[in-house]
Amino acid sequence: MAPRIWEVIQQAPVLTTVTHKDADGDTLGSALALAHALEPLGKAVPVLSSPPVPEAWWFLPGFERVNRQPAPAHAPVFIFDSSDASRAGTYEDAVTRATIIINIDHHVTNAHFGSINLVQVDAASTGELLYDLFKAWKIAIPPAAASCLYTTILSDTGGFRHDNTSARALQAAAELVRLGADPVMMARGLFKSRPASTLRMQGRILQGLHFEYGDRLVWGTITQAQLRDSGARTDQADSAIDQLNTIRGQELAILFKEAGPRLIKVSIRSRDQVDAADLAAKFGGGGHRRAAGIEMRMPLKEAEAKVLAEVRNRMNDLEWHPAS
Ligand SMILES: [Mn+2]
Repeated sequence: MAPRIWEVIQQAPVLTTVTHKDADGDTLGSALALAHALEPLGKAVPVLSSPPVPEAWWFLPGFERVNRQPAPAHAPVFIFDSSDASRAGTYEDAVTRATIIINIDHHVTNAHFGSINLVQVDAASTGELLYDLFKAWKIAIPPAAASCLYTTILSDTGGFRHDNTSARALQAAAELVRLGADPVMMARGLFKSRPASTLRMQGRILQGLHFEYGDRLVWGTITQAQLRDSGARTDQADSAIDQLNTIRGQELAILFKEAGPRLIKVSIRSRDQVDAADLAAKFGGGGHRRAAGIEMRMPLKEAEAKVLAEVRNRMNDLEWHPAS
């Protein structure tokens, strides 16, 4: 697939990159890395990300250039880490109207909506696939691109903790550091620069946690009022689910975030026995086996009741294993 994508790049002076909405380190890191790598070759590479772009990614080299240019009318579009075109949010039209769509992703749920689809579910991050492309194209990977790609792996493996932490991912990370990626700055940006309001908000979530099935199911909520009280924006709750997913013997962690009066974002993390992607798909969501999400347009209590009823069904079917 690398030669086909390279052919598209060679024939276009402008290549648009699009992230998924509620951008994460993988989708943004990939889009910025492509820009950093292709611009020295004389290409214009606008980076588009559905607003509001989470401020948490301020440390990615090139973050300040996101959404600086409008969507070009006639250009191939690269879309990263997105199961379907609607994930582009505001920029869905920019994707669907593109002359060529290059869809690069590692989600099982990817709909292969592109003109070219590079979808590998065993890649730790979408950026890892882009790294393989850079190597296949034999193009220089500037330090800024290396830092962005390194961050796609660092963030999608949860700091090399999730089960996608493969030898291939670690190898790529090591090679990226050799190429000039800054692991200290990227770790500081990702794990050591949260606003105090994020911790205040996480305190609210932790105080209100519910434990069921002998602590194997933990779930919590964050309401608009609690967000206001703690001075945090909704996107600051994005990483809170990882705090819930730290309990010994846990099977499932769920966080309901009230993003608006009738807009609930649900984060799901699973250990082994429950397929998070399958659970999310039941409500129109998607993701991976161990990490998935849902958007529900209804009041918080209703979303909670619906998802938890399904969750309890699935938990009831599980065999009981002692905490380990
Ligand atoms: Mn990803």
